Amino acid sequence: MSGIEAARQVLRDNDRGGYSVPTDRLYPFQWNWDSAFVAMGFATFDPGRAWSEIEWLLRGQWEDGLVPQIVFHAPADTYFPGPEVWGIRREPPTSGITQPPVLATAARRVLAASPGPEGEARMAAVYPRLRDSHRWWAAARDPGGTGLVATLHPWETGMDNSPAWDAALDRVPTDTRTEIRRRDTSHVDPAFRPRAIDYQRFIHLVEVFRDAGWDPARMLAASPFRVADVGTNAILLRAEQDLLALADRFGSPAEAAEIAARIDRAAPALEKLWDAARGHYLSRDLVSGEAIPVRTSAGFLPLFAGQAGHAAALADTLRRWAEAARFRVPSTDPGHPLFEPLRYWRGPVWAVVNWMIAEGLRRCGEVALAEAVAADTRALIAAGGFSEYFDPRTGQGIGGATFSWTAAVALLLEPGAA
Ligand code: 9WN
Repeated sequence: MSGIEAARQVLRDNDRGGYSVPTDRLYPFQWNWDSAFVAMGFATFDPGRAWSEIEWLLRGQWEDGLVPQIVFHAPADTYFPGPEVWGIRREPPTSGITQPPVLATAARRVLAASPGPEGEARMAAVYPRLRDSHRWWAAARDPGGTGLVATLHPWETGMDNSPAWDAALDRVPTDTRTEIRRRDTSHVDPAFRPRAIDYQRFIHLVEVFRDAGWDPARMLAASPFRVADVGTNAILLRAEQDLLALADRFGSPAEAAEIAARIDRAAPALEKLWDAARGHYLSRDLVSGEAIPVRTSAGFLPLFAGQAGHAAALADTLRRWAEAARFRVPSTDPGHPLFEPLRYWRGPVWAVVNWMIAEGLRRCGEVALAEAVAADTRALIAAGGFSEYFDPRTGQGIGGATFSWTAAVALLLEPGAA
């Protein structure tokens, strides 16, 4: 079977009748940002199925616009925490937090792959939902209009146990009323996963939000964990640009002006996360007000939003990291004492992050380096399979196998992909 056919087969195998699970058993539900990448992957060979991925995710959208982190379309007992821990009575059940908003970017790409009346009609139905979700980000997570949105749970960043969250997470108590019955460590070596104490804090936060009745203002006020994640903010800025292009065709002039105004606030605010001394974009702890002094792969993502001012410096950093770890892009600076090459978001390479970084490098004029990152990613997948993540020193595939979003990236990296 060719590499392309194998990648398509992973997407088909993880299809649960219109939406995809990230991988069998370890993640048996629909995840927010995974599905955005899955939709882009399907768009390369089956645009109708790509639309369906987006539509199924939006079945879980809340009235206030929130697109949840997880939609529990069908019961499964191979993942913790399931719907009973979230305690949200909706149909379909969902979690009550979100994830990085790649969806508008994905929808625009799916539209490009499906010109004609069907694509137009499906986009016309999806557009208002995307508009509402971006309004939710502004209203729920940046009520003061600073231009930077807050993230209230490490799971919302999608980079759950990044060392960038260690200090902010230290403030979160470890007591829980919920019994923690992890399933992940029976599917994957515990050494490659977050620690027990991380889960205690993750679940404590869920309880804080449940006690706040899932009300956005109360959650924002009550959360002991509150960060301006550079990754989420960069992805949102990029998504706003894609939403603006869609608004010109599917929205009203007033909506386009509203999105443009948010972009005008967000772009300079994102630039304020540039740390000249450390030569990197850094997340900010919104409780202490301090920059978080850990360089991570998220710090390259402003390039994905077209912020080209520091492209040369970021390119230099990527070259330096490649001297310390053979495969780009490690999730944490390989020179940092907290770098752990095998433990989840503390060191391993993630294909989806690589794809966004490569896109960003290309967009910001670093074309040769973009191709080098893409080549590393192809090499990792060729040798390590469609793994969840990869050891940046050896290229070994680790975590779960047959991952949807890794297969999607393999398809997106094919020359001439849609
Ligand atoms: C919690 C599904 C998700 C990804 C995240 C990744 C991991 C979940 C978990 O798996 O998070 O959302 O239980 O570990 O960190 O980025 O979306 O693939």
